[in-house]
Amino acid sequence: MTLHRGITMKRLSFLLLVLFMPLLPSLCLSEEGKAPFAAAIGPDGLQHVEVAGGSYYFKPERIIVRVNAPVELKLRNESSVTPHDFILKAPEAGIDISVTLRGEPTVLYFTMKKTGVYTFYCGRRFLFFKSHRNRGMEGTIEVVE
Ligand SMILES: [Cu+2]
Repeated sequence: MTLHRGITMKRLSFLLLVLFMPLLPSLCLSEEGKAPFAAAIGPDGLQHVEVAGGSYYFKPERIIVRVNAPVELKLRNESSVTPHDFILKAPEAGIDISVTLRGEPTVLYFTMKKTGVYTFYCGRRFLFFKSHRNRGMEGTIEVVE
């Protein structure tokens, strides 16, 4: 009885391992860039933030900046074949950004005028497929005092 149960447990854990093995890399990948990035104000008075977009993510996808302090945002496309863009519309904070990401960094300067949590995303979509935003190309900028 004990022996029989032992074998069953072994088989079960092997089965679970086989079943979940393909999920492991995606779990690890999804962890990367998930931790919020809090920008520090540099000696130049700017909050330096770098965001890379790819298929289908933004890294980091959570950014924290200070209100009423200038931000230098460097944007880059990590995917050489798929076009992506960065859209951040926050009129209440004085922001209306829509740029196409390139392999070479695009540098933007702006100041968030109001605290809050603002969403940025990629507006691309290929034919009838799910939009890049729905595939995960979405993130937030939290503006704090
Ligand atoms: Cu995209």
